[in-house]
Amino acid sequence: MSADDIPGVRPYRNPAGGWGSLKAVGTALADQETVMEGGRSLLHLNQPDGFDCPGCAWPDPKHTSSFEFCENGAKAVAWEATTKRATPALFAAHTLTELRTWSDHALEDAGRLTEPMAYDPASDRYLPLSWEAAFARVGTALRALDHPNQAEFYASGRASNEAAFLFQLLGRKLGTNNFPDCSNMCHEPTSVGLPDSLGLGKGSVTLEDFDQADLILSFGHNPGTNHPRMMTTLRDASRRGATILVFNPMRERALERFASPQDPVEMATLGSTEIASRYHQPTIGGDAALVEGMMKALIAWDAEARAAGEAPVLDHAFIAEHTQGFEALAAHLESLDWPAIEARSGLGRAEIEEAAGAYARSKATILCYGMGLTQHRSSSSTVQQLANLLLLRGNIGRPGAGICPLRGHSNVQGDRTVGHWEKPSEPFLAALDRVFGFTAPRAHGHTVVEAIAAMERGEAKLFIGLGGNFAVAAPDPKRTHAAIGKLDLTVHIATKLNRSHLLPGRESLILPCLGRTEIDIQAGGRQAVTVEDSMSMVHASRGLNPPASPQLRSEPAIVAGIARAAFGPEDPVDWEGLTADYDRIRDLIEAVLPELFAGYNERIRVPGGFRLPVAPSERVWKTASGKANFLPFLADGGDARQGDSNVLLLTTLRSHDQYNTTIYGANDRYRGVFGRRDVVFANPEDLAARGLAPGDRIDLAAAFDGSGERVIRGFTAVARDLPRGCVAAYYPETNGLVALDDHDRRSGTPAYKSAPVRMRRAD
Ligand SMILES: Nc1nc2c(c(=O)[nH]1)N[C@H]1C(S)=C(S)[C@@H](COP(=O)(O)OP(=O)(O)OC[C@H]3O[C@@H](n4cnc5c(=O)[nH]c(N)nc54)[C@H](O)[C@@H]3O)O[C@H]1N2
Ligand SMILES: Nc1nc2c(c(=O)[nH]1)N[C@H]1C(S)=C(S)[C@@H](COP(=O)(O)OP(=O)(O)OC[C@H]3O[C@@H](n4cnc5c(=O)[nH]c(N)nc54)[C@H](O)[C@@H]3O)O[C@H]1N2
Ligand SMILES: [Mo]
Repeated sequence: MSADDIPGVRPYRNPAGGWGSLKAVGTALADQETVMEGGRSLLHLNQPDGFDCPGCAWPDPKHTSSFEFCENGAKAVAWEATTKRATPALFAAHTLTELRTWSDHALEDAGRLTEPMAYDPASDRYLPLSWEAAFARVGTALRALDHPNQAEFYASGRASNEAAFLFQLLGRKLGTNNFPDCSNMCHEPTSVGLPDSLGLGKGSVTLEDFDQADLILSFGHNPGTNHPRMMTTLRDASRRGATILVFNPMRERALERFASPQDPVEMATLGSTEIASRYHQPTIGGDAALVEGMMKALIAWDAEARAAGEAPVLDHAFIAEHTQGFEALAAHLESLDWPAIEARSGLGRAEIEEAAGAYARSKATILCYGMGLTQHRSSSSTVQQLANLLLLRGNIGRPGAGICPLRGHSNVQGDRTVGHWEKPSEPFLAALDRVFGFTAPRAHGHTVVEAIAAMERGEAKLFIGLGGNFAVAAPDPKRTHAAIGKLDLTVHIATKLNRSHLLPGRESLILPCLGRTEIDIQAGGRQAVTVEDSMSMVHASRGLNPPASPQLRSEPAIVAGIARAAFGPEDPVDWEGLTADYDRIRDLIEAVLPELFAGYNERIRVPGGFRLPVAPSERVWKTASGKANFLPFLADGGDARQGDSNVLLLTTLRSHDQYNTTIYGANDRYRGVFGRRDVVFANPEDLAARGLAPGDRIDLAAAFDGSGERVIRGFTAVARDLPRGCVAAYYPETNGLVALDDHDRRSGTPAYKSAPVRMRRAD
């Protein structure tokens, strides 16, 4: 069967972007019935007087440019600015048992939540209650805990700095560091790996650096879908003649060819710009080996060049002055043989040397990476290999060079900066103690995976989610959902209904909040919040739409309301005053983190905001050694296939019409899938080897699952140009194939991108 014969699957032959993008925006606005307001909202996206795009964390050119077109940013805004409403009438009409049969799309498509709701087990329904009653119930439950570590304070990265700061203050005043965060499922290997390498777990580049790079290395990210505004940057770089090397097992159209909806000539002529100069397709999880191969080649060439009296390949002055551990890395690479590197990476030596050659010729290299690198068993160490590669040629801390992790949620980085972190630093805690006059807990708290394990053991009793869809984003729904069911109380601060809300503990509350697009008026007047983008730029965000319901409260107001109820009227923190005027929250953030936020309130009043200090970009290394560290690869997670060559590795991806667990629609235009998501992309030879053909109905089973229950049934096989042994399918439908204990050992990030599976005809 050819691709043309599989229902909903047809080849997409156009570049990414172009007219298809414009059309998709119109459809998204119409579907959400937002045509007027959503359209107006779009004009204020990322503008100095407007709101930060709730889509991705890619920065904007100084936040002063004219509107930059982004199809998926528009979808994110339309989804929030919808006129649909999930009112108490919806909950009166449906029990939770019924609602659980709805799709993830249908649940959120019910519209914006409008009133606080409490679960009534007798009728199996959510019933409305007042804010005061809701706060009182949470406050009572927090006070009733035997130990503060029985509470889990989850946050998803859309929360503002102000909301996240109050949330961590609430948890730490209670006495716990249990702050599981979406980051634990996302860029945690960056937060854990890079500090040991470079002294900071963030990117080192600015947007301006992209204008000066002559080589961009792109590892494991899909910007046409997930960071669409980055396409302008990549397109400009390509047009300037910069080389772009892509490393991705899957051929992503936007990384091949892109047509800018902002370029009248490209639009009129149906032209496009080539993005990748060369597209390398390593095997899933093969990146560390591939980078090791590149480094091995560079070091060998350097020795040859020096012996021949030619210019060296490595930046020896930089290595001597700024780094430590080069000899150990070189010795480790020396010990690796090429056949092993080829087997692990899935690329031949000649191809790896070709990439290394391009890097050796480059004067300024930027290395970008996303979830394709961070969601494997040894990802923290893999991220460190990326840093090693850059350090070898002094590509950190000078113009046009550096490391660029593509962050996930629009403020996931900021939430961490202001303290929503289960492993806070001692200086941060000491500053909290000093500013607030209490003793913050020192013992580290739970990551997402650890929180689920604590629920499973019955040790966690109470969960508060500041946004997100914890139950669906996490691995292994069977175990995770059962674990959540053991809780005494689940509290969800949310804009839209999702499956996590339908998995209550003994009690459950939904607290509806304002979204970023909405006007936030408090006792002190109209408020702005602040967010930090992928490049450490902090700026203000001010909503423009009227709130979806008069009952909505802001995230800071809700957190403050819970805190007052939990700590009582005597509590010295002025929770009401902080809610009245967010400048006061920012003053406290500045007091706790003066080296980062000095002059916070003045500096966010400047369009574009300000950049937090990024020490590696100044060649200052805040590591224990005071130098940047070369760190050899450590396969601490072991081999995902356990040596069984029949086992396939499954990578779980986002479609073009989704935002994490939010499913806008069932199309994945650039991958040629329409109206469905139940497909598995596979190499045709892997299909044939199992007696299968494209279009066949198949099951995927978790490979090393003793229970034999972790199976995804009745998906359709679609042939794709993927390396042998690799399959790909959509998240979150396939999360059941990811084991809870299959994660990066150091960061706890689930191995969502290399789940060992077996593929067979559907039974
Ligand atoms: N529209 C939209 N925007 C988003 C999101 C969204 O869902 N929708 N999510 C936001 C969030 S939270 C995040 S974290 C980011 C995610 O942004 P990305 O990191 O782009 O996310 P993924 O779709 O998970 O895809 C990662 C890419 O990695 C590739 N890949 C898979 N396995 C491997 C591997 O082993 N090696 C290599 N080299 N590549 C591999 C896949 O083929 C895919 O192209 O986007 C953010 N922005
Ligand atoms: N298999 C697999 N699993 C994955 C991944 C993967 O690649 N593969 N990726 C992982 C990654 S990178 C991430 S970041 C996580 C995402 O995990 P989460 O961040 O927990 O999930 P989201 O889907 O982004 O959350 C969506 C919900 O957030 C709420 N929401 C939206 N906007 C707001 C707001 O402004 N305020 C509040 N309070 N709530 C709001 C809405 O109720 C919506 O239903 O998933 C992870 N899970
Ligand atoms: Mo993410």
